[in-house]
Amino acid sequence: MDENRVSRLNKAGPVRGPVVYWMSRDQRIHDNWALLFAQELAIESGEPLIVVFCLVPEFLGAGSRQYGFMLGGLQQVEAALRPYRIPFHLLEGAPETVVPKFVRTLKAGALVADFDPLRIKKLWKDKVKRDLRVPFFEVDAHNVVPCRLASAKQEYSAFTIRKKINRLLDRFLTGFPPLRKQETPAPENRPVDWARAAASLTAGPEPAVAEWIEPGEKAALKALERFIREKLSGYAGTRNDPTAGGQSGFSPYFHFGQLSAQRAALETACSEADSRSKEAFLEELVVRRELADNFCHYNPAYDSFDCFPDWAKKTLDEHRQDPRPYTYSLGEFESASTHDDLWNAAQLEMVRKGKMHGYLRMYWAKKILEWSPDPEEAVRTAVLLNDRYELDGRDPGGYAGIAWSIGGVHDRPWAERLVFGKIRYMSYNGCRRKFSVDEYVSGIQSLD
Ligand code: FO1
Repeated sequence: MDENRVSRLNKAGPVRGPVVYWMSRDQRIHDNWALLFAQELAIESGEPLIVVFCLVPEFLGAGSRQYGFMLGGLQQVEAALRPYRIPFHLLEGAPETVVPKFVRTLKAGALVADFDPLRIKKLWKDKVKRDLRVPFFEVDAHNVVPCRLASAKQEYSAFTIRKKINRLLDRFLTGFPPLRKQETPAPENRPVDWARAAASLTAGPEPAVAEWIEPGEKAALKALERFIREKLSGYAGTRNDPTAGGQSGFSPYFHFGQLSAQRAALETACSEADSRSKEAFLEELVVRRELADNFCHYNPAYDSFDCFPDWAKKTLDEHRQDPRPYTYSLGEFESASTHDDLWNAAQLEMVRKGKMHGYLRMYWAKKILEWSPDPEEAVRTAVLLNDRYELDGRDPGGYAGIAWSIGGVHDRPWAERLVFGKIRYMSYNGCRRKFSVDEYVSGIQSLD
C-alpha cells in the first residue's frame, strides 16, 4: 500500500510483539487500509494481529439509535474476523486508560489507529500516545486521497480542493489487496457479550433504533450493489428531489466506516451507468466528502460560529439587529412546531427515521439561521439536533454542511438581504420550483 496513507504519531523505536489495530472510524474488515497496514506489520514481523474497539459510554450525545447501529455492525466485525484468525476485543472505558493498558498487558509491539479529523479523536490519540512505549501509527482508511496529503491547509471551496484531489486520484484510487488469514494466530479470547456492552451505555432509549436500514459491512455492500444497478443512472436528474428516492442512503455506512468510500468510487467508476450521473455521484463521494474532512482537520472550531470565514462573520454581525419575523426555541424546533410545513416535515423525518434528504438538510439549517435570535444559537441548535437524531450525526459531513448553510463555509457572498446578510438564501418557493413540496409533506405526515 502507498506509505503516504500512514503517519507516525510517536517516535518509539521498534519493539517485538503482536500488532494491535485500534479500530474506531473504519468499522469494517474489507477495504480497510488501516487493518491492511496492521496486517502488513504483523506478517513482516511474524507476529499475531489483534483488533480492538474502545466503546465509550457517552459519545458526543449519541443515543441508542446510533449506538445500536454501530454495535450491530461491530458484532459482524467480530464474527467476520474469526476465519482470518484475528481476534476482536471490545474494550470499555476511556481510551487513554484502556488502550495503553491493553497494549502493555498483551506486550504488543505496535499500535495502529485510523484517521479521524474530529477534535475528540485527536485528543484520544494524544492522550494514548503519552502512555505508549511502542510505535504508534495512524492510517487514513476513510478518504480516497489521504486528508493530510490532499492539502496541507484548509481549502476555500470544492473548486480549490478538486484540483488537488484529481491530481492524486490515479495514484490512490486503486484496488484493495484481500485480507489474509494470519499464520501466527493470537491467543483465543472470549466472545464479546454484546448485550452486556449495550447495557453499559449511558445513552437512553430515545431516539429509537432506525428500522429502515440494516447495519454492517455485508448490508452496506449489498446496498452499494443495488444502488449502482437501480439508481445510479438516474442520479444526476433525481438527487435534488426529496420525493424521488434517488439518493444512495450510504451516509450511515460511511459515518461508521461500514463501507469504504474508495470501494464505492471504484464500483461507480467501472459501472456502465450514465456518465453525467457517475460524475455527479463521484463529486459527492470523493470531492465533497474529502472537503468536509479537510475542513474539520484544519479548522478545529468546525461546529461553531468561529469556523466561519471572515466575510461571513462580518456580514452576519452587521445583520444581528435585523427584525426576525419568527424566532423559535430549541424545543419548538425539536418538536417541529414552526409555521413552515416543509421544515416541520424535514425535521419530523429526521426525528422518526434518523435521516434527512441532502437537499433539505441545507434548507433546514438555513431556516434555523433565519428563525434564531443570533447565528451562534443557530449553529448550536443545528448541531445539537443533527447529532441527536441523524444516524450519521457527529460526522465531518454534518459539521461542514451546517457551516456551509449558516456560515458560508466553502461558499461565496451572495446578494445581501435581511438576517442572512451575504449568506446564500434558500426559500420555500424555491423548493416548490424544484420538487413537489406537498407530496413530500404528505408522505412524511403519513409516517406512523
Ligand atoms: N468511536 C469509538 O471509537 N468508540 C465509540 O464508542 C464510538 C461511539 C459512537 C457513537 C455514535 C457515533 O455517531 C459515533 C461513535 N464513534 C465511536 C465514532 C465514530 O465511529 C466516528 O469515527 C466519528 O463520529 C466520525 O468521524
